[in-house]
Amino acid sequence: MEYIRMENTGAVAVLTVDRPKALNALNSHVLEEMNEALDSLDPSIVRVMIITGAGEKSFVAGADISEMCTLTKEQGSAFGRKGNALFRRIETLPFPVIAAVNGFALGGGNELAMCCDIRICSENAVFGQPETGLGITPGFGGTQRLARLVGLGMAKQLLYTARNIKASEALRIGLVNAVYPPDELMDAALRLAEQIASNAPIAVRACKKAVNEGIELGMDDAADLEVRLFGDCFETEDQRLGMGSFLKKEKHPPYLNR
Ligand code: DAK
Repeated sequence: MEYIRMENTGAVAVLTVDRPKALNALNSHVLEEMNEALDSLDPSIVRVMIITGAGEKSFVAGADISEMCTLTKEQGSAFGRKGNALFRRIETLPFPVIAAVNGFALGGGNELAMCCDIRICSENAVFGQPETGLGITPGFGGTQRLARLVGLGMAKQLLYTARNIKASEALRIGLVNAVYPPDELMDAALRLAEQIASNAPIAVRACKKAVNEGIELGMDDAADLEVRLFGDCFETEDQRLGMGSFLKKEKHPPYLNR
C-alpha cells in the first residue's frame, strides 16, 4: 500500500495515514487503501486499533481539496458515500478504536477522529470543520457526530464559523479526552490500548455495542439491549476467569483470544 501503514503486533493494531506531503489529506486512493487495511485485520486477534497520521504536523488535514474541486454533484455524492461508509465501518468495528491526533484534524480529519471510540491528542493538534468556508458541508459524518459529541450549540457554532480550535479548547468541550506533549502521544495511546486489551475482550466488545447502539434508542429499548448483552457475558470463559480469579483473590491470567 502506498498511503496506509498497518502495524499489527497482536492485540493492538496501529493504522497510520502516511501521505505527509499533503498533510495526510484523504483522496479516493487513501480511502480505498484504508478499507483494504481493515480487511487485513483478524478481529479474533485484534482487541484495539489506534489510528494516527505520519509526521509531526498533521493527523489528517481533511478530504483532498485538489481532488474534490472538480467533482460534479454526482461525483461529490459518490465521494461522500465512500468516506461515510468507511467511517461508519470504523465506528462499528467490533473492537475499540483510539484516534491519536498528532496535529491538524480538519474537515475529514476531524470526521475520522470522531468515528473513533476515543480521541487523545498532542498539544499542537488543531481541530475544525472548515467546509463552510470552502463552499460545502462536511460530508464524512461531521454534521452528525460533532453534535453527538460536543452538543448541538457548540457543534453548530464550529460548523457555521468554520473556526479551528486548539487542543486545549478541544479538551474543554469534550472533543478529546486528554492532551499530551507531541513526543508522548503514541506512548500514551499504546498504554491506553494495552489497558483496554488486558480486559475481557467479550465484555469490552459488548460495552462498545451497548453504548453505540443504545445511544440511538429510547431508554426502555436501550435497557433491554444492555440486559441482553450483559446476559451474553455469562457462561463465557472470560466471565469464569474474571470472577473466579477475583473470588480466589488471584490476579487473572491473560484473557484468551476469541
Ligand atoms: N487537500 C489537499 N491538499 C492539502 C490539504 C487538503 N485538505 N491540506 C493540505 N494540503 C497540502 C497543501 O496543498 C500543500 O501542498 P503543496 O503545496 O506543498 O503541494 C501541503 O499539503 C502542505 O500544506 P500547506 O503548505 O498549506 O501547510 P501549512 O502549514 O501552511 O498549512 C493547513 C496547514 C492544514 C492549515 C493548510 O494546509 C490547510 O488549511 N489545509 C486545508 C485544510 C482544510 O480545509 N481541510 C478540510 C478539507 S474539506 C463531502 C465529502 C467530504 C467532505 C465534504 C463534503 N461531500 C461529498 C458532501 C470533506 C471535506 C473536507 O475535509
